[in-house]
Amino acid sequence: MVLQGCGPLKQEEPPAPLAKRLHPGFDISPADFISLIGALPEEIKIRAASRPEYFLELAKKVLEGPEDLLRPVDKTRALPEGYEPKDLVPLKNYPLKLNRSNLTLRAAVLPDLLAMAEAARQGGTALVLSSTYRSYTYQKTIYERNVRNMGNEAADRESAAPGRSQHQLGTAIDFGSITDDFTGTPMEKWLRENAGKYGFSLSYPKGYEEITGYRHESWHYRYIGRHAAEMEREFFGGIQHYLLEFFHNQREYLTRKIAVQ
Ligand code: DAL
Ligand code: ZN
Repeated sequence: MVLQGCGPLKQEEPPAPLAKRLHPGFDISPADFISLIGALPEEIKIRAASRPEYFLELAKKVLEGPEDLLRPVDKTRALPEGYEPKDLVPLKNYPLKLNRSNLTLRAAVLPDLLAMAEAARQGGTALVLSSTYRSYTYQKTIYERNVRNMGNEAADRESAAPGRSQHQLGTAIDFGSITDDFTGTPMEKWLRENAGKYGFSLSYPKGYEEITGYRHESWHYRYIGRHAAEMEREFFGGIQHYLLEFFHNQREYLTRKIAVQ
């Protein structure tokens, strides 16, 4: 507002947090945003800095979803031995192709999994689920068998020690053969092109063993939710690990900065 006829008296500048905010949902200034993304790999930083409003819009949606969908579980961060999701559901009564009838997953995964399986079917590809939730004890059996068969070093490149598998979260799925032969099959190709639309993310992409700890697994997807998958695709170069790290490190800050509108 311009005041006229008031002599030299200048109106105080009103506090303008909204004007300084990059996104109405967060009390985050452009300078704050630069520090928020400061520790990300360069390419991700460039993408985020070019569309900060979109980045924050997606981040807000991700924060509104369940936190445990993005819980990091890897070689350095384990789940407790007794950890078992509360909402595991048997999959055998759903219209899904299962390699074993006793497979279970968290209920939170079901709506998008069913939508994805139906879309694949309509596109002429049947998705086959081969391994889903695995308890600590079951993972221990698999890991120890791999160690016996291939030795420690090789086993550690492809199977998680007990407590360190995403399968214990009840949100990870191995599709098809669970072998390198899966790469290039119609099912693998369909998943590669479409799984993200339904909130599923490839956990161990090719060329990222040093980052993820595991060699390429074209069959292993983890459900992270649709907004997180969009963020992973648009900003994080399709690398789940970087997205999980970001929310692990910045969730508390972002939550604190949610704006009272
Ligand atoms: N194959 C993956 C790394 C697991 O065992 O969870
Ligand atoms: Zn797997």
